[in-house]
Amino acid sequence: MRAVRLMEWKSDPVLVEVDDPVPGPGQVVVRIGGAGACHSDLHLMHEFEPGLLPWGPPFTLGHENAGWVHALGAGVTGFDVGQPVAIYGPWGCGRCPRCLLGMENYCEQVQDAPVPGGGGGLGFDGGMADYMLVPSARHLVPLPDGLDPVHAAPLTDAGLTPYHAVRRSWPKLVPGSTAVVIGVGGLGHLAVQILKATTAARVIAVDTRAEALNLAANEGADLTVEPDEGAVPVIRESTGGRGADVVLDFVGSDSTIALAAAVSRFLGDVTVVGLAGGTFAFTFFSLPYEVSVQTTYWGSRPELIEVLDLAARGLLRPTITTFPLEEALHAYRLMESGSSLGRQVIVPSPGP
Ligand code: FEH
Ligand code: ZN
Ligand code: ZN
Repeated sequence: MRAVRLMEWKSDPVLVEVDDPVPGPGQVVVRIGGAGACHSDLHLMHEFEPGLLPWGPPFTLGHENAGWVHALGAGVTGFDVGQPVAIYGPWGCGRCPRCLLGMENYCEQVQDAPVPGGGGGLGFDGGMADYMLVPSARHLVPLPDGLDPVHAAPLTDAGLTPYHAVRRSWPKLVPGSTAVVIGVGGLGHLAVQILKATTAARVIAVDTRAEALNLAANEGADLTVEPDEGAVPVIRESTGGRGADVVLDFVGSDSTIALAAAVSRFLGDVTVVGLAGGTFAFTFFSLPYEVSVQTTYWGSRPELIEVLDLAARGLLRPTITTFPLEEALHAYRLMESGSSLGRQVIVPSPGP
């Protein structure tokens, strides 16, 4: 089969021929219908170095995947060949307290996982290929009626990651509250939709690009702001001076974390999801009182089921651009240039 593989850190992925995967006991091979291109993959290609992570290349990219069951390993039950499925991306040990709750993104026995702290497309061969081997059927989530793998794939990361970040703050997103989304990219554009679909908060979207702010406005953002010197007073004034109850930073740079802190409200949440590597000097007076600052990583399997339900009901509609497998590098280049909107999805083979 064909596969887009990262052969070494700090290198461009290459399209190569590799053996078709064969499922062992308990494993499943999925024929890939969609594999999302994530901004995190650019960090794998350009920044990560040997020793930073407990796993490394060579491996096939693509940690945001959906498709159809192609082959079942011995002992696998509950799935049929041809069944459309999403692939839950973080693969833990499956037995620790977090994994037993379906929160394999926070596995605490990573030494017993297929790849310590990784998954398909993150140290293990991922879905940017014709087929993908999934080491356990527990990682498969059946697609609800009305949802196809091309549109489901981005929901497994670009949807699930912001959904978890919003869901954990639901108690603060009550009528009268304000949520700020910094970065309206693959994750941020869905964060706007998730906030509008699941909370009563007013939503403010922040991005440097007018077309991204237009996308956010079309998806229900109540206010759109460019991150210039006027951003803080405009955002604070729009909240009557109180500040935002929840700020979600999908960039994670020095300037965006500083903006998040500057527009936050007493008792609020500042959640950094983006991997830009920004820092923030924390002192007693650097934030409004009792603001909680955290990062989040991906989401849980039960939350993925909720995300797929929202999408099947038309409450989440990822903006996607599809590319054939041989144009995967072009898709990454477009994302890197900032000229893409929504999510780029690689489609190895059309149709079930
Ligand atoms: C991937 C690799 C490392 C950190 C974060 C990520 C996210 O894209 C996974 O959702
Ligand atoms: Zn990702
Ligand atoms: Zn575990």
